Parts: sequence; structure tokens; C-alpha cells
Amino acid sequence: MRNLSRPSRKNSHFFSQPLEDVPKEFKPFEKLVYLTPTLEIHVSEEYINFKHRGQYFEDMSGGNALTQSASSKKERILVHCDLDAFFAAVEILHHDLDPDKPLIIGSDPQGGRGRGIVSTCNYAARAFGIRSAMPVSEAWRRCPGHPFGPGHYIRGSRGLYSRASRQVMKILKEPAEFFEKASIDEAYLDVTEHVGGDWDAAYALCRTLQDSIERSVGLTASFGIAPTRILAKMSSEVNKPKGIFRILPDEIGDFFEGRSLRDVPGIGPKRATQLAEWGFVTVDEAYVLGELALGRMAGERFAAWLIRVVDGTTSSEVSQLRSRKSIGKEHTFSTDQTDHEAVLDVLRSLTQRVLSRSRDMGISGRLAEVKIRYTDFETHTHGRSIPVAMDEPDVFLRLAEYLFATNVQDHRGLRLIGFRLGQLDMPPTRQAMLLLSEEE
Ligand code: TTP
Ligand code: MG
Ligand code: MG
Repeated sequence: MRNLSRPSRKNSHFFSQPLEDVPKEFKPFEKLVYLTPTLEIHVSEEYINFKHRGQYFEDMSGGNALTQSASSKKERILVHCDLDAFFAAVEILHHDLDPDKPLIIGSDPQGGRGRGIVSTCNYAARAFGIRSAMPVSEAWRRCPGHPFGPGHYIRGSRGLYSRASRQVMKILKEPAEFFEKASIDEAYLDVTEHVGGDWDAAYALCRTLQDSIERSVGLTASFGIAPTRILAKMSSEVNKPKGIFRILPDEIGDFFEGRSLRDVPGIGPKRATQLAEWGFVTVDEAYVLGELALGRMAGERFAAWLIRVVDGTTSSEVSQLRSRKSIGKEHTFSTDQTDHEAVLDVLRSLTQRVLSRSRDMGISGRLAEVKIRYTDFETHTHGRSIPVAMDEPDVFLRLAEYLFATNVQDHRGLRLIGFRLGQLDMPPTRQAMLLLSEEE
């Protein structure tokens, strides 16, 4: 039977952190009671597809084999960065608010009768037990707003968040061989070569990035350093806010000792409750059962995945394509348009912008999709794929024009037009091709 047979230390959270950063006492992260089923954030005119919060389940099937990845190489040094109380921190910065006063971003609380949910809140509000995705009425009960209590409730402004996010991502991208923006406030970096395989240098790099983000954007960020994605993500939570935490390859077993199964991204409340009913609350308790016994209880796929998480053999691939299914832009007209030539001009410009964005990211695509919304909100998407992924603006301009011209219904007013590049790919040969054409 397998077990976590590494020498056990009393304080299992005292890993090999450099001395300057003796970790705060580890508190099990309070569980989210309310979970939003999907986290799809629409940022101004550009839309970004975020995956379901339980995105780690995909790893259970072994992950998808993307071409330009680092997964084939041995032991990687991955960094996961997640901004602290992101939306709230941006609002505090923008409106020069007191960070020690509870701030809640979300739907209008309507004096406690509001029916929406909380997006996020600052750490002062978290002291009242308020959390992301909690009903805003519940938040109000815990910490009422003016004049009944100290809570400050605001709706938030997406434009500000995406601007701040872009500034942070620019800083993070710099030292990463492979970079992946995983959501509006987090990114994965593969820094193995940049730090020459040195874990201490990786730690120092995170400190530098943290300082740089705070100095130039005014936000605090937390970092996790580990050999796999899931471990890096978990470690960025450990010393939040403004923390750095590192899990070396031979410390993974220690890290999971006594750690709640619920802390593992991908293990939802349902599965955690099921496992708890059988008497398994911590990761090491489930792990020592071994794949076979655990599989009989919780399913083979889950068991194999959990064993791999603890063995440190889940994905270490960092790739822009993992979290992005498509790149798209759309435009809503201030008054409905009946001049289809004018709409076509907007569509051309959107297509150009999508293609220049995809080129910046080194991504190509096989699918062109045009979205048309008519005055009465009736919405159609028309798509066409090409045999190989490309990033040629001309190809997609022609496709967009064709899709629009052959599908738009005459004499109807248009509310919105959009273009989307889908079936993304990151051809490994692209770099070589670019070099080649430069030499010619
Ligand atoms: P998170 O990184 O999950 O949360 P956070 O940055 O607010 O707090 P933490 O310090 O724990 O990282 O999410 C990033 C942003 O995404 C968050 O500021 C608001 C938004 N969000 C929602 O709108 N709804 C949600 O349910 C969650 C979890 C986040
Ligand atoms: Mg965050
Ligand atoms: Mg986040």
C-alpha cells in the first residue's frame, strides 16, 4: 500500500521557504458555501471564455496534448500568480478608499433585499465571513451598509478591472518562457529556463514580480511556485494576501499531510462530502488507501487523478490555449443599423483586431464565426472552418465578409455584430516559418 512515507515534520507547513518569508500560520481556507456554476466574465467589447471553476477535472483524463508545451520535458518550475481581492483592490485604488473598511463588490444589496450575489470583497469584509458568490442579502446580514453598519457596497466597473489586469499580465509575461492568462486575475508562468532550474532564483523572481506589480499598478499579488499547475495554484493560496509559497518536488507529500480534500481545486463540495461520509477528510487519508481501494469508492478516474496530484505527475503544461477556447470581439451599435455596408465596415475592423490580437499571442485558428443580432435580439452565429489553422488577416476578412453577405437578412435592423476566431492552435512550426520568411 502506498503511503506518504516521507519523514513527517511537526509543522508540516514549514517548508523550505527562504528565511525572509517565514510563513504565517497556515489556516485551512474557509470553504465557499455558495458556488457559481460558471464564471463567465464579459469584459467590455471583448469576450474571454473562462472555464468552469472546476477546471482541474480535465486533468483527470490525462490533460490534452497540446503541441507547444513543456510537458514532455522533465521537472518544470511553474509559478501561479493570483491577485488579492482583485475587484475590491482595484476599486480601493481607483476611489482612494480606506482598505480597512469592509468593501463588497456585487449586485445592489437593496438594503438587504437584493437578490444578486457578491463578486468579491476586501479582506476587511472577509473578517465578517463574506465571500465571493454569496447572496448579497446574506452579506448584508453579516455586515450591513450605511446607515446600519460599516459595509460599503458597490456594483463595480469591469472596464477598470480589465485595464488593471492587462497591466499586471504585461509584467508577468516578461520572464516567462510559457505564459498563460488563466482568468482576469491569475496567470501561470513556466520560468524553468529563465531561472536556470534554480528554485531559489524562482522565489527571488516572484518577489521581484510582486514588488513590480505593487509599484507600477498598485495591487498586491500572491505567488505559488511548484512543479505542477495544480500545486502552483494551491500554493498561491497558502500565504494570501501578498504571499509567496513554494513546494519543492520532494515536499509534495508533506504539503498534503493533514490538508483538507476540499482545498484541492477540482474537488467540489459534493465529492468532498461523499468522501467525508466514508471517513476521508484529508488528502493523505485518501491517498494511503491506494488507487484500487480509492477507485472502488470514488471512481477509478478520480482515484487515478488524485494519486497523480500527490505524486506530482499531473500537468505542468503552460499554454495560452489551455484557458482560451476562442478570441472574439463584438460591437453593439448605439442605434440599430439598417445600412449593412456600414455594419460590414465595423465587422472588418473587428476581424482585423481579433487577428492582430491572435498574432500577438502566437495563436492561429481554424474557425471563423460571425455573430449577428437583430433589433428584436434575435441572434444568429454563422461559422465556417478552414482545413489548417492560420493567422492571416486576409483569409479571415474574406471569410467574415462572405459569412455576413450570405447570411444577413435584408431590410432588418442590426443591434450587434461580432467576429470570433475559434478552433485555436499554436503551430510549433510558426517560429521557424517566420524566421524563414525573414531570411528570404
Ligand atoms: P478570485 O481570485 O477568486 O478572488 P479575489 O481575487 O477577489 O480574492 P483572492 O484574494 O482570494 O484571490 O477572483 C478574481 C475576481 O473574479 C474577483 O475579484 C471577482 C471575480 N469573481 C466573481 O465575479 N465571482 C466569483 O464567484 C469569483 C470567485 C470571482
Ligand atoms: Mg484573486
Ligand atoms: Mg483568481
